[in-house]
Amino acid sequence: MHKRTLAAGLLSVITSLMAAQASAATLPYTPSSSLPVLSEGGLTWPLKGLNDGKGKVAAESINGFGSSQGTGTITFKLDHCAKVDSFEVWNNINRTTNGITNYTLRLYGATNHTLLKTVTSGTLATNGPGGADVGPDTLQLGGVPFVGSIDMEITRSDGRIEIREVEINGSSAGADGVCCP
Ligand SMILES: [Ca+2]
Ligand SMILES: [Ca+2]
Repeated sequence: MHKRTLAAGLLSVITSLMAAQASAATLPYTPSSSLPVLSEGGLTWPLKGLNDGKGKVAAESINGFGSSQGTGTITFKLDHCAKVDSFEVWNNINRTTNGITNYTLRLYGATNHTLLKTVTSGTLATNGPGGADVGPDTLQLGGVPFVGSIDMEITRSDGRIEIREVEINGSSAGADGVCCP
């Protein structure tokens, strides 16, 4: 009887591990920041441009976040506590000039906002060859568990902040918070 219970328990653990493995993906998040939003020619580039897709909507200047400032912090609140593997940036909202060049990430725990890890990027390109799209630039984070939010402190830009998209990759146990301690 005891053996059967143990076997059932092990099966349950294995099934859970497989489910966790299967959920490795792009993690949904909500961005926030006190940075001023760029506005030019009747167009604006709000924070929602960070996770609305990488394709261009109409004019090539659309579909990213822009700010008149060159430095500042954006907070990415994960929808679910997660193990975070990597952070990807597609730079620049209209190909030529502007965009971020250096940033530091601070990963915080989901339950008590403990600082779990700090990672600084290399220097990013702000536009591709001949003014082509640039990115993604990927920062590997090594699988940090129990992350609830990430602060991205942009420490240097080519003039001003322009980011077309940010993807945070890892695995989440889902809305039940199973992965959190
Ligand atoms: Ca976008
Ligand atoms: Ca640009």
